Amino acid sequence: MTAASGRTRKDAPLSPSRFAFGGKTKPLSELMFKKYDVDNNGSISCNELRSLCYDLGYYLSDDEIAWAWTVMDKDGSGTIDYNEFTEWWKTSSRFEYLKMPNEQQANRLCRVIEIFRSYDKTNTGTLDRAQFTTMIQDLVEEGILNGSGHLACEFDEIDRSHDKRININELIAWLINIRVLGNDTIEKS
Ligand SMILES: [Ca+2]
Ligand SMILES: [Ca+2]
Repeated sequence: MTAASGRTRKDAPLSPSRFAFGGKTKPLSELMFKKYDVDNNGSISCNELRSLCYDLGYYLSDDEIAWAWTVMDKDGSGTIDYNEFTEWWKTSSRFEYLKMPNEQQANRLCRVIEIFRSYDKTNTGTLDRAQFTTMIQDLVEEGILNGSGHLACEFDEIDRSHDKRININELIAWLINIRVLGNDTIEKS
């Protein structure tokens, strides 16, 4: 009897008031976002991102911050909003994810950007659906994408900002997503 009730007490979940942060089970990403959004404008700035990384033991140089920014600002809006922040925070090795491309990847990325720009005749930094589709075929011809899986890509999913155009950040986010770019991908392929 006493042993049974003892076990019950031990196994019973902690009451919410026993948790930190006043019993509210806020995800850590939200707490981090709020902590580092120092000016409280609902997005993380470059300096705020640098400060967060530094506090967690990763000092990023200007070049590294610029790359990390490109990777995190997945819709190319020029700000890192809470959703983008959370998406990054949830990646298994989040600082590895922000690392600058190695030489092999940098070359591949340069080629991708070169091809992207060749379709962006009016220098808007974006491609429409038709231009994007043709560009994808070029990437397949160059062996950067494979014909079967990658051709079936969903334009509307890649277009995170939902403006019916793909900008370079959206393209990079997609290439990382399908593991064409990224620190643990190219070496193995
Ligand atoms: Ca953004
Ligand atoms: Ca877009």
